[in-house]
Amino acid sequence: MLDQTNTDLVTDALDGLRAPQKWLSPKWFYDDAGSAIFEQITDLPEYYPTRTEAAILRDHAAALAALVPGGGALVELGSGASVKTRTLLDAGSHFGAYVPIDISEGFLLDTAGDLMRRYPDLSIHPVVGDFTGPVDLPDAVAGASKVGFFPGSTIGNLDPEAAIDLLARARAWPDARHFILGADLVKEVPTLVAAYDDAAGVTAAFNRNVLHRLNREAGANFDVAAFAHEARWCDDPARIEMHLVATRAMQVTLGPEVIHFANGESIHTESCRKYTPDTLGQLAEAAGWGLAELLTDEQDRFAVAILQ
Ligand code: AVJ
Repeated sequence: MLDQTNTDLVTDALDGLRAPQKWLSPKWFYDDAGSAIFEQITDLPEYYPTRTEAAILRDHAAALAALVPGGGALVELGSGASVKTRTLLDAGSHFGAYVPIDISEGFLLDTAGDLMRRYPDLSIHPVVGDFTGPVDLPDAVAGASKVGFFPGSTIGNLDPEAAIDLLARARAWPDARHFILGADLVKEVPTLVAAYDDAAGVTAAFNRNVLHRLNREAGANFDVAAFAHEARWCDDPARIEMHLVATRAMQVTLGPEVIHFANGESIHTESCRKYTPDTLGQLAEAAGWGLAELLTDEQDRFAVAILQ
C-alpha cells in the first residue's frame, strides 16, 4: 500500500518521465539512503563547496550570529545534518530558537535530537517540510525576529522563478530580519564538472539512488546499473546539469505506465546553478531583498550572501 509520500513520488515521477526531456526532481534524492550518500559527497576531495562554505562561516561566525537579535530565531531551509549550523549556534548563545526544516524526516528528527543534547538552552523546533513550497513556521516562534539560513548552494537547484519565490516567501515571514544565503560561484569548467563527477563514483551512486528509490517506494523496475551518471556544464543560466543516461533501449514499469527509453536517452535529475556577484544581486532584488554583503573565500570559489 502506498502512503502519502509515495503517492506524491509516483505522481511527480510520472510527470517528469512523460516529458520529451525526461526529468526527476532532485528533492527525491534525499531519502535516508540518499541523505547519507550526500554526506559522503561533502567529504570528497573534488567537492569543494561544503568545506569552502564552512570556512567562510567559521571566519565570519560572530558577525553572522550577530544578525540574529537576542531571543530571535534562526530558521534553516533544508537543514540535513545541520553540521554548518553548529558554527552559528556556537556563536549564538543569545539565540532564542532554531527551526530546522527538512524533507527527510528520519534524518531531521535524529539531528534535532542530537542538537537538543548539544545545546540544552536553545529551543529547537524541527519542521518536516518541503521548502520549495510554503512551510508553516511553528507557533513558538510566531513573535520572534527571524533570520533565514539557506547554506550549501541548494538555492542553485531551483529554477530561477522558484528561487525568487522561495526568497520572497522568507522575506514575508513575520519579523524577518536578514537572510544568509550560500551560493556556488562560476569558475573554470573542469573544477565544476569534477565536483559533480568524482573519481570514487560517490556522486554517481547518489544520482542512481533516485532510481533505487523509485524501485523501492513506487514499485518501479528500473535496471539501475543500465543508467550512466553524467555531469554536464551548461550556459545561460550558468549551471551543472546531472543526468542519468540509458545505456540501452529499455522499458520500465512505473505505477500504471510503461516508460520507454531509447539508447542514450537521459533523465535530467538536477541543475546546480552557479552565480556571479551580479547574478546573485539580481536574484536577491527580484525577491525584494537587497544584497547587504557578499562573503567569499580567497579564491572566490563560494559566496555567503547576507540579504537584508
Ligand atoms: C545540495 C544541491 C547543494 O548542487 O552541489 C551534490 C547537490 N548534487 N552533488 C549541489 C549535489 C550532486 C548539491 N546541493
